[in-house]
Amino acid sequence: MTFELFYWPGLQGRGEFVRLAFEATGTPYVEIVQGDGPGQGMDGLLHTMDDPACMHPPYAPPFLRVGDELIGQTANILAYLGPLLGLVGESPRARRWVNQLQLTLADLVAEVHDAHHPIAGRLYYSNQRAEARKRTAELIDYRLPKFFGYFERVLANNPLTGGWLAEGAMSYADLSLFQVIEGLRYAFPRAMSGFAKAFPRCQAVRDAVAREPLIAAYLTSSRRVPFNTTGIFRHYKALDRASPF
Ligand SMILES: N[C@@H](CCC(=O)N[C@@H](CS)C(=O)NCC(=O)O)C(=O)O
Repeated sequence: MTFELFYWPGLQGRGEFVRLAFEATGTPYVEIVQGDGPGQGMDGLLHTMDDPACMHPPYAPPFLRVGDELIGQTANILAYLGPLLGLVGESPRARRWVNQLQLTLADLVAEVHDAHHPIAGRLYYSNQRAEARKRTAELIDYRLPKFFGYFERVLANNPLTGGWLAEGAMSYADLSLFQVIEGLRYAFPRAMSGFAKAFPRCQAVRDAVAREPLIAAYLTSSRRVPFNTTGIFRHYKALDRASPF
């Protein structure tokens, strides 16, 4: 089975949530935009996504090709990969729970994106600076405490999961929580400075994921694109501020 990942070049973006699942499990995957063969590179991505004859096209990257099937939407890709890669429990109930956590993280990711692009994703940040400041204040003052308060409560209420979000083993939701915390630490170092103290269980998930041998190796490899100001998590000094936590 060959897993072909389609995602924009030069940024982690939502593609990173899928990469982490492959990397954590040592699963080989092909990054289509990095190839220069037929059907690869940016042309390969765009032609595949926009193929007018495709009956089940993805709306936007990231998407995966497995055989002749295209699978889009980050949470949907992970719901597909989770059982195959051993990143979710066996029972339908466990799978729904991890999917629910992933969808909640996807909501947070969308809000982080909209903090620097509150008016329109197709416009530059520089065209919406004033609105971005207001929206980021809302994110930092209210939304981050609410989201992380939720994940902290989940972890506190499930003491038998070994510190993971579900079922006593690392799931793809733990990988995604790690990524969101890492991204926010890059984007808002000032706001996140008190994070570990305010949300120790979330921080412990982040640390445990970072210690996973394959993840630790990936994070120092050239495959891990550095955070930058083209991704979802962007550092603009003017937006960072002290947080209530
Ligand atoms: N809900 C989708 C969102 C996908 C998405 O917004 N992808 C971005 C890149 S991270 C994109 O290229 N969007 C283009 C668009 O929305 O027009 C997911 O979680 O995969």
